[in-house]
Amino acid sequence: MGDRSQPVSPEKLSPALLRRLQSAVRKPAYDRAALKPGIAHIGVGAFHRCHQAEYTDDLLADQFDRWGLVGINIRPPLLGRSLGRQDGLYTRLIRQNDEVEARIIGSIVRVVDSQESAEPALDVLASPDIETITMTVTEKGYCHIPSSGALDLDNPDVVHDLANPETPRGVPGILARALELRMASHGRPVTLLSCDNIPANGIILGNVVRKLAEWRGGKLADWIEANVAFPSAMVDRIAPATTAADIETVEQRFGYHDGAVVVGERFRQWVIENRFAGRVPRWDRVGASFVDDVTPFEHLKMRVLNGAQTTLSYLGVLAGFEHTSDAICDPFLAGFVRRMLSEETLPTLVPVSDISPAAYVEQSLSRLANTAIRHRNHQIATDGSQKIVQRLLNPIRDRLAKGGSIRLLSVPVAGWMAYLIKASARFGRAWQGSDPFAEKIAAIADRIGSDSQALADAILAIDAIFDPQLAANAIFRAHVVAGLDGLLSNDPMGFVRQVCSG
Ligand code: CS2
Repeated sequence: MGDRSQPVSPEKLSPALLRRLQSAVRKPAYDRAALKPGIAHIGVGAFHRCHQAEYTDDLLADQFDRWGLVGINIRPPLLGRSLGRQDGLYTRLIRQNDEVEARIIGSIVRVVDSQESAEPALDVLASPDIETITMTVTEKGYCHIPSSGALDLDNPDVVHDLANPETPRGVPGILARALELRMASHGRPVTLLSCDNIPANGIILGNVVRKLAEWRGGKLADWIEANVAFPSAMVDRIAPATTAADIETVEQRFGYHDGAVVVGERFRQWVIENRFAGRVPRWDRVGASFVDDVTPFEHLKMRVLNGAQTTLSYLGVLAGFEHTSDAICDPFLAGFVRRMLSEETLPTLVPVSDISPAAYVEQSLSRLANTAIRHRNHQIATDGSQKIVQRLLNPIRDRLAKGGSIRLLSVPVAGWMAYLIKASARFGRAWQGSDPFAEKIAAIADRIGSDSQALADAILAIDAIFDPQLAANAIFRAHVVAGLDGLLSNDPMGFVRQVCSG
């Protein structure tokens, strides 16, 4: 009797379980056993599993080829313990308000943990089987200076990799070494495709890798010119970090256990510059677009969707909201973001193909209101120093050049500052600020206290984020000071309401 009342743990996801899953769960529509690796991906987080791996799964179903994915992590978490135990299989849930749709993705054929040393990653990246290397390594993974895009020679990983090019730690160093090994062994061309939200991501990736190759000397830089392509790309799908509740949803609704579930919205987009070296994975057959110039798409996405997320995250945390979808339910925050995007961001954009920027704003705001996507404001607020250039400062610069108002766009810039200031000891460590500049800004706040003018002076002087010309602009400075006054006060939402009614 006692035994029968024991809860039965649901069966774990595995290739053997696939055949027995209920029909509501979509399964890979191709022979996984015949899959050969052709693509390596660095940074197998929720976003990759919800985006490039799903497109690749679609591609394999459409046109079976050697495009199996090898997933590599060079930072935590370990993949072997989750995806590895499931033979690379995982569930991708689409959640759109009340709807839940499950699909098993089968495109990842192998996972490689390379956190301790670069060697396992280099073995894969240098292999002649790999023809395309994609990556989602977050903005700071590129070791660049956000305000200029150049390789940051003071970055500890870069310093290490310049001294130890054969045992690299950072992404640029690992890629430069992989290319060197390719040149020395088989010489086959390769495409390095950045899928991170940094402006002109292909150009920045090319810059940082080439710079290390030049330091290395020899023929590497010339070989790269002739054999490696760095196309830019715009990627889009909201896919927050997986929670225990997501794992439970799969158990309760679909009856199995999956330790590597990911959750995303229905919307997805991938626009890739059509400049590959070697064979091309035809993602354009399954919904991606290959274009000559990604720039207008990239501006639209980073300034509107990402700009709104960043704004809602800082103002949302300051107002006490946990998720983006909670923040956007607040009529004042929603009103503020809509006005900021329509009045100040939109004029900096050009229409692209059939997407009207005004319609894109509305579509973005409705995506952010999807209550089933539990995207934590603190997650989006992470590493703001690496995000605000492309999301807020570049449109601000464009507006200033044309004499347009930047009153609203300056508020989230002050929001980012206020978020890190309030994480300092002097401001009671309201939360932990996770940002490469968190310590620096906490030290500024500890030293200065609540004098908004002095705080703005000190933070705007960080030239890795604020280029000196923008930092010196009197209009921008005045708005940032006013924003800090309002957002550091006891009533930050009162300030937002006041800006909105102005
Ligand atoms: C978010 C992005 O955390 C963040 O910075 O703004 O991950 C965002 O959800 C994606 O870019 C959407 O495509």
